Amino acid sequence: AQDCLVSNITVKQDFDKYKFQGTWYAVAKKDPVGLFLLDNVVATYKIEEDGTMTASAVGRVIILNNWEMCANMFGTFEDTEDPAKFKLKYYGAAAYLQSGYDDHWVIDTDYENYAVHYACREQDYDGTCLDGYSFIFSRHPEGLRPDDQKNVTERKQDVCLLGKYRRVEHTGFCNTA
Ligand code: AZE
Repeated sequence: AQDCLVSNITVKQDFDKYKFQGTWYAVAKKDPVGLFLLDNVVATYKIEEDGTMTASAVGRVIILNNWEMCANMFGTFEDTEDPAKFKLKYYGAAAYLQSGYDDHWVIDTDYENYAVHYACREQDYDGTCLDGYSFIFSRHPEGLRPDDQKNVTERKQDVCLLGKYRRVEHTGFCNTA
């Protein structure tokens, strides 16, 4: 949306949560205010037997000033009238991690290569986003395919966050096994 109104942001049409399942590697992110996942962010989405979408996510965090660890997070998605707009109820495996209730919009995805996620936590009086975050996800740990970069750049512009993203590094810090 050129006017940057949250209410004018368009999301993926006919979003198919079944096709969205599986592992997504964060390749870039725009941070919200406060504590957040720093890097090594990997999210895995799943549809439960009753049709509810759930997800787990890991990422490096620094809490209590300088305690570095991997946050193991879990989320349950509540459907809304738009299939690409969910409410995400999330919490950490450990109580000292963050919990919350955020929007979770899928702005765009081709399900097989890239996805653009967006969440506005707080709107300003004028209807623009005052505090939000966004992830660019790839199915490929190495990053986005060159073919998808133009699309993703356009979507960053659509959510009024072009130039606000930082690359998400994958160093193996949160790799299990
Ligand atoms: C998301 C993908 C789907 C599952 C979840 C996500 C969000 C996670 C956070 C985690 C914050 C943790 C902090 C810990 C100290 C969108 C990545 C749960 C917002 C700040």
